[in-house]
Amino acid sequence: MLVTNKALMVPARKKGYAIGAFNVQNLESAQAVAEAAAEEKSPAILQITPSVIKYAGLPYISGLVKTAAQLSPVPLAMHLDHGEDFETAAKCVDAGFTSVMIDGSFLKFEENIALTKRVVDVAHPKGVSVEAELGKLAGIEERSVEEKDAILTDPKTAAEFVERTGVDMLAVAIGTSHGAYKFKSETKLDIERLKVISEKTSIPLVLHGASSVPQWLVEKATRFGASLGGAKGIPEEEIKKAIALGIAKINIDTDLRLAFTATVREVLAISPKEFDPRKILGPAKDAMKDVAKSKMRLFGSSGKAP
Ligand code: TD3
Ligand code: ZN
Repeated sequence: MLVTNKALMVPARKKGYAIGAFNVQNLESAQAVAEAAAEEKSPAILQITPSVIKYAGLPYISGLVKTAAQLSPVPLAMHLDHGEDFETAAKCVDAGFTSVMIDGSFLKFEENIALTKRVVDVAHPKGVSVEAELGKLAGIEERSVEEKDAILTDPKTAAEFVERTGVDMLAVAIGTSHGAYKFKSETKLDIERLKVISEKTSIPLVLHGASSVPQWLVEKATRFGASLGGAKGIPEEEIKKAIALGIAKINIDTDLRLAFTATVREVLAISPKEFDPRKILGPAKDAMKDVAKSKMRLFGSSGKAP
């Protein structure tokens, strides 16, 4: 069934587990996440970025995800990830998304509040939940305390932001970043900052840029021709600490992409006579499904579907 993020995440924050929010672009990735959720008896969020809407077209991609949710024995949410402006968010509310993110993290505090509030005002009457972001997702290695304070989420203003906007979920910046190259050496998050944010807010918190970039996947992709030197993600131990401190939604894109790429490369290398797309994309789907299932176990959402 299709549900809101809020319905999944409020119990998660209360009981100390997190829901995986997996980025999907096509049939195979949507099926991979939906099948993983069903097999793990886990709720899950299937999320779509504006660039995927440009790639696939809104009717195609929203139709795929809606179908996956409607056929699913476990609750799934359809979420807009990194909505870039009011119009995109409003369009997704109209298209049947059960949740939207409005990312005003690049704006000044008051402007972020105004934009977020505008989206809340069109989403809530339709029962759609809203995620906003405060602070910037950027690498913080070798940065001074002052620089970190300027980039990361300010705990002092987080509660005010939540209260004035009425958002349902808040994405925080605590040292993660998007993609496969998150750190050069020290793979640590600002857990102290998360602790203070968590004490000052009660809504579910969201961790973006949370892929772990498993070395076995990087090695597999590399064995079959990929060039991914220096790829490094968030250690699973840091993810567990973050969940214990109120993170209830965890965004994963990179790890699914790595699983897909490593397997497509493997099939093409091992079976040079193969040219049936199903024989190439099918194993890639299974590899994404395995990664999604391992995330559900790590996040503690396995077995939590009603
Ligand atoms: O919001 N996202 C996914 C979209 C960003 C483009 O990859 C994330 O926070 C995913 O983070 P990660 O660690 O998987 O790149
Ligand atoms: Zn993100």
